[in-house]
Amino acid sequence: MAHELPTLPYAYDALEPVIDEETLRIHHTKHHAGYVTGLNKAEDDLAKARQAGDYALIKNLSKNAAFHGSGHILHSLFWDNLVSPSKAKDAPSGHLAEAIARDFGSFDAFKAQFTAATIDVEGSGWGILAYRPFDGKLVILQSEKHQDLAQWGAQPLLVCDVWEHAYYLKYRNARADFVKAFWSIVNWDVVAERYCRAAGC
Ligand code: MN3
Repeated sequence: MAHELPTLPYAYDALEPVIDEETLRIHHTKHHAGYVTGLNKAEDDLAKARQAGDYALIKNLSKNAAFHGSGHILHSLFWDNLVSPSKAKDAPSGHLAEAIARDFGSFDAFKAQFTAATIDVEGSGWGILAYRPFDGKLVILQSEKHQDLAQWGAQPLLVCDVWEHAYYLKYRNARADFVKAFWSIVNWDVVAERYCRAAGC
């Protein structure tokens, strides 16, 4: 199923004067739309590669999927976490407020760290408050560009370590042999359990 550009939950001038109408219109209809088109093309190209069994361009295709996928996901989250200044509250309440106080000490400390981290992102990127399912904690991330081969919000189900320390004593430089052998030691019950936890089945 192809990805689509989501409609904004407010008018293009709703975030004035913080974000001006023209900036928001261009950002949404040109920049975000470009990520949607790019992600659809990347996923299409990956499907063709699978059909042909031809992975000669896999590095490039993976990069395109990560870049455009992360752009599409982060912009969708971004629009939804904004609201007109006349309707905005100063701080959250309830469980989120408690979690922020627990993990950052106070709302003011959280805000100071998020502000500093976001200002100090090297080059283009994002400041991100994230929930880390691994231990249930909130973390603040700086994201350079927006992917580095990740897709935000995606939960790892099956992972394979290909740092040299994971295979070098036995496989030396033959990483491909290690990855092929890896398939014979996957615990699919655990992967399936993770899938159901994440997807809620
Ligand atoms: Mn953008």
